[in-house]
Amino acid sequence: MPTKQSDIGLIGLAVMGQNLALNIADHGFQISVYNRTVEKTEKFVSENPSTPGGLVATKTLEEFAQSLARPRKAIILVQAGKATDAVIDGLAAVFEQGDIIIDGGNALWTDTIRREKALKEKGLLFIGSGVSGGEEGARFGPSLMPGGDKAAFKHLEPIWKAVAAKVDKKTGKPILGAKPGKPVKGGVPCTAYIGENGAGHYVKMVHNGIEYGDMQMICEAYDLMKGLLGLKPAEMGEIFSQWNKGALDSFLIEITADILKQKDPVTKKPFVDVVLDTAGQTGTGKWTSVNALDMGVAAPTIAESVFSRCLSAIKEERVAASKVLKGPKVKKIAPAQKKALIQAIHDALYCSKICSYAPGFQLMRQAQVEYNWKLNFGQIAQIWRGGCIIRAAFLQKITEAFAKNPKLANLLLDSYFNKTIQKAQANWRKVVSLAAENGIPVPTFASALAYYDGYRSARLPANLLQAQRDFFGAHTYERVDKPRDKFFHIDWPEAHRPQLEA
Ligand code: NBP
Repeated sequence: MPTKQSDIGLIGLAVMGQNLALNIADHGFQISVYNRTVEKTEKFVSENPSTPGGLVATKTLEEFAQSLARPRKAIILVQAGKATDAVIDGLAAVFEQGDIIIDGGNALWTDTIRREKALKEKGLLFIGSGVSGGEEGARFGPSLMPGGDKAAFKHLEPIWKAVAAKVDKKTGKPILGAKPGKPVKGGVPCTAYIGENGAGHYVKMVHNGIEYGDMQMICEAYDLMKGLLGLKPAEMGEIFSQWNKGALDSFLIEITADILKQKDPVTKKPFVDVVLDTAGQTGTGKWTSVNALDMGVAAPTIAESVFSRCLSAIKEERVAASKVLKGPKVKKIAPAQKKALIQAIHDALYCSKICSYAPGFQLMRQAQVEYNWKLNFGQIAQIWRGGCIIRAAFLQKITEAFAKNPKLANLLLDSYFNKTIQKAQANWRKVVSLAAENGIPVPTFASALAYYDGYRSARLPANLLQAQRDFFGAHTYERVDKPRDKFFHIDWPEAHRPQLEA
């Protein structure tokens, strides 16, 4: 046992906890670790004997608390939900006034609000911090989205800034190359205080919702190239590698290129061809979509990406339906048009991506009203530039857009995004039309286009819809020739009433 008390502690030594603990120790901070299954703690510490800061194994929560310098800081990285509550209760029993608990799991932001309030009553401070980037991010630099008690964050800030991913100050590009014991130096850390109580976890949830959308959009681009052009995975891998050098430069495009070039170690076939087409979900995409519905914010691409996973999951039903339900036969595109179509798919992907991020930011804008947060959208985009799954060159454009106009109502109204869509929308429309003609499902490409067309429509057919609502439910309507918020109702002809009841 070292004589010095630890700078920070961490509870939960699964994938995320182990990697984040090593990252923290690599930056010279001494860290105490605790895990419910004690053998894991002992194994982890004995396997990592010489980290710059040092790892301290503790077997009980009492021992864990005693090993920490005051105010104590403990990061929780256990399963979200009941496990997190159990660990918080355990910590609350051994911590003292002014000590700080940091939940780094994927908590529902309303749980974070509840936990912060309950702990405050006990004199304990709580931070709910989104941690993004999976295993690799946790080890060498995650994107960190802390929310909660601002004064408490001051104590955590030096550690969070040290361990977070870094981006270049001028270009906003991630600084890579960290190795065990040798973290990257310099650069802008991908972390900043997000806002009060559940703000950090809320922003992390939206990040995950956007990630769902990005992943599904890439899958649609792949499916179109496969269906319309008959391209083989390795060839598509090359195309994604090319795309990664341009406007679509991002982690997800990069790994897609690698995945498509990968061979199955057993059969030597392209790896993607042996993977079953059913996708799981951990819930954060669903939470984002449910919250969008609750707040009345249109976020169709995120919701469609969740529905796409739901549809993928009913594999047997789809196989049976494929034998009964008929659609058009896919018409292969002539080789002479190959280059143009690949460019069109690229443009459709980029435009759809813009129309997926735009509602994501609108969701956060609405949430800050609901929860009385003051979110800095440019900074949030900056935090997502490195370390996390959605890191992309494109986020720099979002930071710049909010720097130009912090009150920007919708990303689509920023001149860069507006001009980009102007230039690329003919290709986007062509791709969505081709997909429909050939029976290839493109739920996110198509819903993103419908969002764009809906958002830019001065008049939508909701006039008829509201008239229907007035007809059957006396829901009233507003008039084009009267000021807003004056409501009217007409007495619909009696003749229609019996039909209604039928
Ligand atoms: P898991 O989510 O798989 O959780 C495993 C850990 O939780 C183990 O340390 C386990 O202890 C502990 N635990 C459980 Br389960 N129930 C417990 C209880 N009642 N009391 C105390 N400890 C308990 O770990 P993970 O994949 O490393 O993720 C950790 C958190 O980070 C989660 O909230 C996750 O959503 C989030 N996250 C994960 C990723 C990722 O890529 N995996 C990315 C971003 C965020 P045991 O060893 O004794 O069973």
